[in-house]
Amino acid sequence: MTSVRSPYPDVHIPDNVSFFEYVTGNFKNFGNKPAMTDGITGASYTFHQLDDAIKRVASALVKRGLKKGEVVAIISPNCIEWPVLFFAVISVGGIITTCNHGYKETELSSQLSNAGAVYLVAAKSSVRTVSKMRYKVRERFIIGDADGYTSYSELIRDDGSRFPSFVKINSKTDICVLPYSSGTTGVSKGVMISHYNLVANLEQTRPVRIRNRKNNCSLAVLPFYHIYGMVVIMSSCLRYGNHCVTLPGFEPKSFLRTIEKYKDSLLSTVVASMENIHICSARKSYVRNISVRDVSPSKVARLSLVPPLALFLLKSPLVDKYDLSSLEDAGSGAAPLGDEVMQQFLRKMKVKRFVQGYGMTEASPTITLVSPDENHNLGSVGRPVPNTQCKFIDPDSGKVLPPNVPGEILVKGPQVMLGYLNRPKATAETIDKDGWLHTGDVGYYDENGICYIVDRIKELIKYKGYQVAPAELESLLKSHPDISDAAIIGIPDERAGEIPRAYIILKDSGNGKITTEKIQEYVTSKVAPHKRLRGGIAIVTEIPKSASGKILRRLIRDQYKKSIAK
Ligand code: 4UV
Repeated sequence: MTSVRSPYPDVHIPDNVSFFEYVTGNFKNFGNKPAMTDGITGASYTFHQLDDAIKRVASALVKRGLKKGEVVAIISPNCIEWPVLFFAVISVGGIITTCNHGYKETELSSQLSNAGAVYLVAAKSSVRTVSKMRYKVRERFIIGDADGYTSYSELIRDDGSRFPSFVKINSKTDICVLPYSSGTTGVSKGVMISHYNLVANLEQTRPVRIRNRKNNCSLAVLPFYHIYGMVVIMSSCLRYGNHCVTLPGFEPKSFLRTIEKYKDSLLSTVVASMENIHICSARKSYVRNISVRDVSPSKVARLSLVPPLALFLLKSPLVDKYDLSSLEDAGSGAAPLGDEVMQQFLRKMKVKRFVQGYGMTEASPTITLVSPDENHNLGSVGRPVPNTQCKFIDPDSGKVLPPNVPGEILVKGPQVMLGYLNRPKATAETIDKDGWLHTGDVGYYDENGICYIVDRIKELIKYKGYQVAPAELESLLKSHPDISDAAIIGIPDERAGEIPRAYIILKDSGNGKITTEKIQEYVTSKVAPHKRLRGGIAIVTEIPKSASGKILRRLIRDQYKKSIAK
């Protein structure tokens, strides 16, 4: 066997619809079912309201000059306005680039200028960061209100008259979203994901994903700015008429309280509709009351997790204080999760299924998935989704490996990105001439075609499932006046999976003035929280490099392992 083909029959992937049409086309059939609810405030949109809101906001954006192919950046925690803005932009052929809401001004500026963003949507929590940003956009929008911004409430008051009845989209070549990923090496790059890539990935996962099958409710605690939250949770929920309850981030008590509160969302949705009346004036005129008759029974039955959240549910004593009995299914992805943790989770949380998915931004994102119908091989990431081939190669020789021998995972399928924005060299290094995406992950498949991930050969560090690019931190450290060279590795951490650790060489041996504490402060002031040097800083006199100047990270990692084993 040279490659592992999906065991599922190929699915038909429509190539004549935009992602907007694909996801929202069924909204009329879902009518007054709840679509998006804010888990904290109870503010809620039904499918009918969401549809109407998207059209109004799209029309308002067209009136302000948004054109097909222009990039709109969004920096906001999860909220019910997020999908409105997202689908409004792509409905008119605009491209969405999503930013981590913890970003500092340099990180934000760098992404926006690289993406060529012409508009910015921000949450109130990012106003300070945006005000310090050097990069200027044509117009700024805000979820809430702030001076110098056009507010969401103004956009939603639009009469919808300029919502375009038709936008010509070439779904295979037009970019729909532009999330950022460091891929196998270097700094973050814009991942050009087409409408077709996204339609394909939702179609490919349809036969395998439980969420797509029944009328349930998912808790969206993972951020929509990351491909997992954006596609696997938000878009998939909406496409299939499922209810999505959003949280702005992970906070233990509100996370548990929200699952308990929405354990029977027939009741909670009605409560939410009454709460709506008191929300904000902009929504008040817009959000209609939902009658009990309108609401189909659904409950928070489905949790999409990253390994640290699974560990939290397993270990925190807080968990026993809440009624989580509505949970039926859990899934984890974005970082490795061992079979033992999965077994303990199944026992403790009493969920029917706990499955893993494996994917990456560059694959829109899902590559393999465990089918809920065959919930065994707990440590595995399942099988390639329909229309997908994987092969496992020796990274040095390129030789295709047989079952049970770990090698680099290569992927081919309709979900593979168009490439990296303005980076032909990086694109060619990642997608080879035969169309195989080189993932930089190491894994193997067994005799039954079930896949396992065992390691990563790419530079990427994953802190709680979020990307940290070593090259970016190294460049930041080297920009410090007292540092002449730097290397970053990821070291294991029980709670976060991995944490970044720095090795630095000081200029003039630091003259005794600079301390690692000061360097920590410097880094902390410049980067989003998930990139902080939580693994510490070591001052060294040499950084091991290859003849071509590449940092030998594996060697540094091995040295680190030896030092802690002593
Ligand atoms: O680009 P990214 O940040 O993308 C993701 C995607 C997570 C997904 C995708 C589809 C799912 O169904 C799902 O449940 C989760 O995180 O990072 C991509 C890298 O993250 C590691 C691997 O190194 C990828 O190249 N990764 C993703 N999933 C797994 C994983 C996993 N299940 N086990 C081990 N590593």
